[in-house]
Amino acid sequence: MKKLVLALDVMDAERAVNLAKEVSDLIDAIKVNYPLVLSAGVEIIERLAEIRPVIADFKIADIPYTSSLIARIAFEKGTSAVIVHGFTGSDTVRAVVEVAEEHEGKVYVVTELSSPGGEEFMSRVSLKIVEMARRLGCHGLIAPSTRIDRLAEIRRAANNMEILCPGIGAQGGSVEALKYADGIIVGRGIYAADDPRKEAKRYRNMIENV
Ligand code: NUP
Repeated sequence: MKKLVLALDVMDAERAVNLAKEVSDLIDAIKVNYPLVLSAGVEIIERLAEIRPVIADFKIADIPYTSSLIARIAFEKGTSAVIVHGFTGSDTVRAVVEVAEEHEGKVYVVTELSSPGGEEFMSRVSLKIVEMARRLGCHGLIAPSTRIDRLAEIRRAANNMEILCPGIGAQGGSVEALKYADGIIVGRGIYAADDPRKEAKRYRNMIENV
């Protein structure tokens, strides 16, 4: 079954928790990012993890030691997975994988950003990033729904690693990405809608009919 991940980039803890509860039966995971954690505090991970599994999208991109500290905080608060930037190189990604293993957690590696800037530098190395992520035993990849041709290439290089795709809706990507991906990440398309539950249902139906 393909996954629907809610990107909860709101800046208020109560709103975040209420939104997560409102759509909890329709989503597979909740992705938290800096806007929410920097406004609501890292404890928000604990609250959301009681509702659905949390993916901490801290796009970790530091030296191995600092990166492992960041990953450790996220796992200790109850996240199920963290997202690390692949361009940092194998030492940083390995350090994050080691922390994840201690917590039986997952690591997703960003290949190339879904925004247009992702083509400026990252797309030139993203297939190498995929290869590294596979070699280091990472669970999955984050790849763009906004560039289906790139996504297809990433899928070929990724073998059976899980691929989650952001960029659906607000950034112009579509559920067509599910031809190559295992799940989609939707933020504004759900939380900024007048009726978030209705939109989450619509995405869930689209996923089931792909
Ligand atoms: O390449 C990426 N693109 C992207 O949009 C990698 C990401 N992690 N994201 C995140 O997905 C982004 O930071 C945001 O949290 C979410 C997409 O949100 P939206 O465009 O659906 O509102």
